[in-house]
Amino acid sequence: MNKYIEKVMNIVKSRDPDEHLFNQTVEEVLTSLEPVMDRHPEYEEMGLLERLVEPERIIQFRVTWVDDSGKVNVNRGWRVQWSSAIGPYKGGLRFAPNVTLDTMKFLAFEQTFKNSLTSLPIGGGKGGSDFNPKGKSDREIMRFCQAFMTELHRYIGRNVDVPAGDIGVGTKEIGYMFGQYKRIRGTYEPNVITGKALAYGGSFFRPEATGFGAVYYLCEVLKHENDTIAGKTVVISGYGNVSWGVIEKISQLGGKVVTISGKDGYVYDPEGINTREKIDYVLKMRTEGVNKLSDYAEKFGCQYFPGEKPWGVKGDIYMPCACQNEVNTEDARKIASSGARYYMEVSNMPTTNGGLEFFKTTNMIIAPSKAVNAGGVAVSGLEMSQNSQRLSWTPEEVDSKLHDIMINIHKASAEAAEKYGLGYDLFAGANIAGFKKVADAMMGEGLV
Ligand code: 2IT
Repeated sequence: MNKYIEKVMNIVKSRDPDEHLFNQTVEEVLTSLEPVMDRHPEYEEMGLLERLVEPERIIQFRVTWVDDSGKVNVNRGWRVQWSSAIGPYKGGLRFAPNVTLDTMKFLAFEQTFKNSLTSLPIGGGKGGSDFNPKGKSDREIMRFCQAFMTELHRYIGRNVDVPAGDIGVGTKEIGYMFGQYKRIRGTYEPNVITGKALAYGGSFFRPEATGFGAVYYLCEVLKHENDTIAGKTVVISGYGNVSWGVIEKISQLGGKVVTISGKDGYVYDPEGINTREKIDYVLKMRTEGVNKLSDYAEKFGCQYFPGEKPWGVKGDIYMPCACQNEVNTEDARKIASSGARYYMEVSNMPTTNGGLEFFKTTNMIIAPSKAVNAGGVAVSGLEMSQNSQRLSWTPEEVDSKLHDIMINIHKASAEAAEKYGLGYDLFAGANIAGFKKVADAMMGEGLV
């Protein structure tokens, strides 16, 4: 290993040995930067990596709220402001019981490279809370969001830090947080948060953007292999926002998604989730939370496998869309043994260390989440542009810009890997391409 990278990796590991998600992410990124460091000794002289692996700022705060029974609840809130080298911090807010500072740090670090890849001027950040929105009433969610924003508002701003949604934070929660920000500040600043509804400054296609973008990226990979999406069987996980967008776009392009999954199991629909009725049903499962996976299986006459993950189902393309560490080494083996050629990460860091190492020993084409799912934050960036110009692009305009951005991310990644003699390595390529712009900015801005 390159000496400089080894030195920085040791600093990271000795500082926060228990932060496994964060340490794994940094190791994955830094390892692929080896050929870059070999060619650019000036980065070491300027302590560039030492600075890049340390967040500019971490904010932790208490969130106190009262539930419907009158009981006082206390949660933890965070905002990790990783890098403002190329623009204001930008990244989602995640509300889930398993959120820790480790989760926030790995996501904020990844976001920095992802946002750079979009070619938009946005830095990297992430935030959230260990609040569990499942089973909470609408009023409880509103009170929580208001309490969360009452703390967060002092740290964000359209030129400072622009949050958005993530797991557990959708249009509804963003609306409550925007409303509270407006109430506290007394100014109408839509570009302080993205993922808003259309009526108050949201962008067309933001809910679909991550899923649509992932499929646009997939199409570029297929094109590179002289292949096409039509007729392909696609195995995915999750049934949330991202999964829904993937299902919708793949079905438009003539492919067939045959699975959805949750923490409790998965559904196998061999006919494909490709009718308006089925796709709308999945959307309702997420937005209204009334129907469960087993209800889908019952309604459309297919099988529900409780307690299992979908990775044993045979497909041509695999796209994890649910959460981190959902594909371990054993799952990776199952996927590869199906004979499939394509594994596209969609959720943030879905593949465990061992799983990723295993995939690299196969001849499958694998692509990293920071490139594949960048369409979400890209449309957030477009939402910021529309807000600051006080205009709204048509759905066609937004979709076409998103499509161009995804084509460009694939191209930039492939070219970066090629330039450093790595062949068609989309993992290393995304890291190198994302790093380059941030590094140029950090060199230009001096020691800050
Ligand atoms: O992981 C992600 O890129 C997001 N949750 C979206 C962030 C954003 O600012 O839209």
